[in-house]
Amino acid sequence: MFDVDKALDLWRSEALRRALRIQSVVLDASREFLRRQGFIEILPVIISPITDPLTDHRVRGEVECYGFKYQITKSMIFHKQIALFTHPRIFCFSPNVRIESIERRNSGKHLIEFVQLDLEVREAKRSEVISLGEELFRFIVIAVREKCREDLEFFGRKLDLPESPFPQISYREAEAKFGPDFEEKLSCSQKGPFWIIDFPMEIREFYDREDENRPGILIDMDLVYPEGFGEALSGGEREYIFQRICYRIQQKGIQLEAFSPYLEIARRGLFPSAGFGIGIERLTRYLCGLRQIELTRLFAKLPGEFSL
Ligand code: ASN
Repeated sequence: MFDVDKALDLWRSEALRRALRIQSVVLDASREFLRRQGFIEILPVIISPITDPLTDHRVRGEVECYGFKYQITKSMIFHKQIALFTHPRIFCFSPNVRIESIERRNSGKHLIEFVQLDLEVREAKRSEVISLGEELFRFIVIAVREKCREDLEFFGRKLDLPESPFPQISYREAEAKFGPDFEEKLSCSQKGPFWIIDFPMEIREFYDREDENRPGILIDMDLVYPEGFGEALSGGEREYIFQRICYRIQQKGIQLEAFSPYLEIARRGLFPSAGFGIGIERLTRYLCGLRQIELTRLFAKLPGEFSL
């Protein structure tokens, strides 16, 4: 059950205090960077009839209100696409709930409730949001190095500023060269962040756009931190053509009815777009050089643990 003494020790700890100070600079710097780039911040959606299917997260967080069934947001992917009707460049600090398997309890990377900085750009190609991600990351590192010198010293963290463009490797190439756990191997061996691009269709969700010239390959990407810190960000170009969306949903074995409000909108025409989401707690973890994700936010919820 809930251990109050352990929680109080954590809430009073120097490590948490400093990590949250760094995180606060991350939030400010992200907003400043994106505002300068012409983005509008939108407010998060917590419950909705539609959310990211993320088929590996088997438990659906559901809430019933007035007889309507809502799901707790796993990601705002569809809301981001729809928000582009209102503004061409949007971002959101979006709380997500994903009921991870209990085996991930000690991964150091998984929280069942986390926040991602999620953004989407109307008419953008993947290359554009890759450059944007690199510049955002560099802007954050510069701000943290400048404003959190003492905090970084406390963690014994020397933060390098990576040069843009970051290296890229395709999923297939990485798998062929380094085997099935290539992400972990590459993350441990690389000196700076790098991109994994072109994921195979089978292992991603239906909304990442398939490359017309390379069937089965998606125009998407992950950013991975070096030093074994693992995945930072996921994103890509989006499927926006109604018939293609229906086909991709059915290919995943999902009933079209599960997405009917989204499909009604897509039938009338979505914008082409690209975007990504970067986890704030994992970013804080990397910047601080911490191995435990629970030191990167208040009220952290580890898989399988009871928490405030
Ligand atoms: N935010 C991610 C994206 O924009 C989706 C996710 O979190 N699953 O692609």
